[in-house]
Amino acid sequence: MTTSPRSPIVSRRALLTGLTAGTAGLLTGCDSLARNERFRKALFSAENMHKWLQRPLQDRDALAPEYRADQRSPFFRPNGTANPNTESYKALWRGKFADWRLMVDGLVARPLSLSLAQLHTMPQRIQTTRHDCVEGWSAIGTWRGVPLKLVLDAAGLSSRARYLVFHCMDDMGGGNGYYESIDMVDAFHPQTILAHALNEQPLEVRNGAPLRLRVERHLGYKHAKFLSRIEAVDDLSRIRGGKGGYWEDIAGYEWYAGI
Ligand SMILES: Nc1nc2c(c(=O)[nH]1)N[C@H]1C(S)=C(S)[C@@H](COP(=O)(O)O)O[C@H]1N2
Ligand SMILES: [Mo]
Repeated sequence: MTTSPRSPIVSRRALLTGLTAGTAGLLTGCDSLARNERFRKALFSAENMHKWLQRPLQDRDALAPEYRADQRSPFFRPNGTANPNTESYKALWRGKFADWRLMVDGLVARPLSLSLAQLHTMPQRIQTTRHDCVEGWSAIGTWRGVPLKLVLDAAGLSSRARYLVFHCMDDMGGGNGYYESIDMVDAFHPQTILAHALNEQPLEVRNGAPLRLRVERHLGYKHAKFLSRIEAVDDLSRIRGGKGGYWEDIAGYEWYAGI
């Protein structure tokens, strides 16, 4: 049996091809496929491979634990940028973010420019979850915001879109903001929301005002704060450093930060 030189793992196709070739020569007399030990072994390993392929996808739909309000951290500490402090951000803040807009563009049928007021009129989800930062601290808070799925449906996400890129308003140097990206499994996860409130209060600047991503099955750095734009793309390699996020580009953080 030959295996594909391209893959270190035996592909399912190669396994099935090998199975046909291997059993054909073995069949004699009253031997039936079902009683053939090699056939059975190969059949079961093909079935197991199918399960391995499905399993990670199924687990990724599982919900992150949710907590009671009395389990909340007294203070949700900020991390990374605590205030973008750029002239344009300060002007938006002074105007209570009335002039702020969230752009939704890229591979969508209907690009959107959403105001905070418009986001407030959409259905909301409230969730009390634990935020885990790679730097070794956690905090529990209650987030309120619009399920990302509803915004994507409104924009008419193209079937060619494979990732969403979240562009932020803090300047990390050279005019480039923080950015992050997620795939469509996380984009459509029920706990993935665009949050504008923390613990029943409008988001403080330090926690990402006026809008931040909550993607609860991931570590803290995926939760982009100070959002200005969501771009649907089919490939991350052409975006900024090509690794899908600010820390991924400069410090080798894992793009997939699932917890
Ligand atoms: N725009 C932006 N988003 C960001 C960051 C940042 O520096 N800028 N830091 C990330 C990291 S490492 C963490 S742990 C969380 C912190 O969220 P918090 O400030 O509300 O605690 O935001 C994430 N999102
Ligand atoms: Mo973090």
